[in-house]
Amino acid sequence: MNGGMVKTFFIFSTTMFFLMGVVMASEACCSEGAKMVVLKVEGMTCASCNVAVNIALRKLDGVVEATASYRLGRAEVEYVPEKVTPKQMIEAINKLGKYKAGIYKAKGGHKR
Ligand SMILES: [Cu+2]
Repeated sequence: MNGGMVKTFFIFSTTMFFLMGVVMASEACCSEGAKMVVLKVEGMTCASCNVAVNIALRKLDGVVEATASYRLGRAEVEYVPEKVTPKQMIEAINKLGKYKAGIYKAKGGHKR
């Protein structure tokens, strides 16, 4: 490669890196029209509890992503407010029988 090509390649890769960073940052929270809620989940004791709670949440129409943590006793849920409510998520978790869910706090999104 000559100097010009190296320079072009450097600028190109720097630009790509920057664009990837922008895309990743915008994915942190949330997708178009989605909001984030953190649920308090009592009774989770291991990794399979995380999985059970995640599955129950993802089954709900409108839940984009669910991440439960038994260590924190919480589940972070990205959801579409027009389709599903935190109350329905709490019911879905409680229906599993082993856990007790509640609102931890609302996060992100805009105040109305
Ligand atoms: Cu478990």
